[in-house]
Amino acid sequence: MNPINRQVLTLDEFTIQQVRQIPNATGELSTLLRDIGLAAKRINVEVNKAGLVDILGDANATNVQGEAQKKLDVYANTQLMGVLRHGISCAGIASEELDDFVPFDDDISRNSKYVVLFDPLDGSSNIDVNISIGTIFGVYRRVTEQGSAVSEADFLQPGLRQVAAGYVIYGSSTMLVYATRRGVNGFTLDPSIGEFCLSHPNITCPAKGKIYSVNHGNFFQYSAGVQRYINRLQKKGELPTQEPYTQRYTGSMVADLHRNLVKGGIFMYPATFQNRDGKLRLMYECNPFAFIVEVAGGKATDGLNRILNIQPTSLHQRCPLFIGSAQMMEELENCLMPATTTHG
Ligand code: AHM
Ligand code: MG
Repeated sequence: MNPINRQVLTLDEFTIQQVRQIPNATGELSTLLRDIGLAAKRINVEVNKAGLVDILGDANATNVQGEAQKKLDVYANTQLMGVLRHGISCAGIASEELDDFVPFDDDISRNSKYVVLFDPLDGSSNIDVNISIGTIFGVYRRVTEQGSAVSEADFLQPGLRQVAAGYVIYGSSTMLVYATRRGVNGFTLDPSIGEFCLSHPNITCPAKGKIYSVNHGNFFQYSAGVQRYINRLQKKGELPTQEPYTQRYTGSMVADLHRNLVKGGIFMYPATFQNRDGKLRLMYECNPFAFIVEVAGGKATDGLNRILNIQPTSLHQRCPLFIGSAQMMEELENCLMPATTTHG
């Protein structure tokens, strides 16, 4: 019998090693990532109990998007806010579940250099049917001076300015994946020691994949270019890769994107005739994943523009999203170009 490998690095050990490798690093980002790891462990405990305890159901509240919140959304939001507020690296947060950003107004927080934007529990409508859900976050260096309270300008920065982004997937195992410009690394929660352990070092997104993820129910609401691309994916041999494609869509973005990141593939949430900006939130969903996937070698656009270049105008704005393996994204871009209509 193979002995259990206890030599793997925990998230804490890994982030501390990163600090040691960067001259003049203060360790603030590492502390912040470890704080998020702690909140993730607490959220994980409750997500795993979801079928057992009476925590399911609406919290009698709707968020700023007018969507019903599940109780676990509220719990996850509180945990993340709590660790960041009481940590030493975060000056304020914005959350998909809160109407406005929250400045942390104590001496240490006012002097901290980062702000964090997060979706505390994405895909939460899947909780009661036992499908993987996740937490998504993006970290920015504030633009206002340290020592003052943060303002909206600290949050409304293009995704390119993220210094780190990540997600936690509460699935068949619980994983925390985060990216800095140095790379993307994945950590699996070892329940026996209660630690995230480095299991997926240096994740890269394969240049081509076989999976596409999209809500087919909306097909006739998509633009002609998007419909053309989906049709081509379904016809073996129409695209240069000559690969048969497979469609996978759980309705839980973290699960769909985690799979496509590891295996290669494309995820799309296009604009529809009803929702011209799609459904997903630029600041809490699109930007963090665009950062992670780009660091891993993939691409992310809104169909026209690179997601990370978009200058946000409001905290809760929505944005169409096309994201994944570089080669599949290039094929998509060709289909979206008006010049290709003759081949459609
Ligand atoms: P949420 O933030 O309210 O949970 O919604 C986001 C989720 C994504 O995880 C998922 O990709 C998408 O909504 C699915 O939407 P649809 O059911 O319209 O395909
Ligand atoms: Mg969400």
